[in-house]
Amino acid sequence: MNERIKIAIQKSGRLTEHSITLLQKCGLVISHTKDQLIGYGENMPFDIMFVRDDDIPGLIQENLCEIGLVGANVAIEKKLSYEADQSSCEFTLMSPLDFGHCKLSFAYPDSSIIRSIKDLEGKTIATSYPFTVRNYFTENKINANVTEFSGAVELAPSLGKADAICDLVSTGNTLRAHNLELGETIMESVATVLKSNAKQSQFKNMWIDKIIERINGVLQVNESKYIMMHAPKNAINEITNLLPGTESPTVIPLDGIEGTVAVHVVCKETVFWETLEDLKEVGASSILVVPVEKMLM
Ligand code: PRT
Ligand code: ZN
Repeated sequence: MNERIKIAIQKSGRLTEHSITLLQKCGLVISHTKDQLIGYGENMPFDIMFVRDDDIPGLIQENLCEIGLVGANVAIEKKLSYEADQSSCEFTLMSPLDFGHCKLSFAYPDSSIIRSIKDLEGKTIATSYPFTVRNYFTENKINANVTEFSGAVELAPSLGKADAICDLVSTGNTLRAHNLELGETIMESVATVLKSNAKQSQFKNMWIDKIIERINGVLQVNESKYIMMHAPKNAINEITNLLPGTESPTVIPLDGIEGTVAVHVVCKETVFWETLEDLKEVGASSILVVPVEKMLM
């Protein structure tokens, strides 16, 4: 009866606020003060573990936490490290989330002759993602040395420790500030839900499925809009074709207006001004676009 599910999230960093907001949007009320490493789910059987992002896959691997929110870059690096160790990976990457976007890319010193991965043969590359980078070199048949740097990777070339680097990039400002030129991208990354593969009790499974379903619902709602309009009855097909991600529209007759109907539809993708103008072109009028608060499919 007292079983609780542990969700690991980043304690302090780029993913923290987004992760807390996401769980709150799933209806979880978290009681937590800034210094506490554990938050208590007041209305659902979840405890939130606030940890370093690098520790999240390991906590799930050991089945100390059942769910984690972490960058796919970190999850894949750990997965490859377990595989290199011949141990099986005990978690699955589930829903990609809508925050933590970045890419893992090579970068070459402006002063160097290296301009692409073809020039990396026999060279030394500094990175915090050695397994991912080695894996990439193996797949692309490039013979290069990979040296692990746990932080400030962009300093490695100027310190004489590496010929090039492979690091996370979002705006590219850090690379430019260190006279590095952006090269090829190995991986596009985004924060992701990790789920333990370990066998859980029926009670835990029920709540794990529920929170993942709610997370997916929140992600859909972020983009979704409810659209209402008046339209000629014979334009319904054209209207649904203009609105991507819509299912069967609700069509309501209008009192006293022959041939014109009210159309209500949920659109699961961003609705641009251009789309509304196109709807007008096919005869729609009085078009209203309103945000969707919650959705359960
Ligand atoms: O203490 P802890 O270990 O938990 O935190 P951390 O310092 O390891 O992580 P944090 O908060 O920096 O990043 C957490 C996650 O955010 C990463 O694992 C990525 O999934 C994601 N993310 C998104 C990023 C970036 N964008 C990002 N730009 N992580 C790091 N960076 C760094 C990058 O390493 C480089 O130093 O930002 C710098 C480059 O940024 P730009 O904008 O100058 O290109
Ligand atoms: Zn980290």
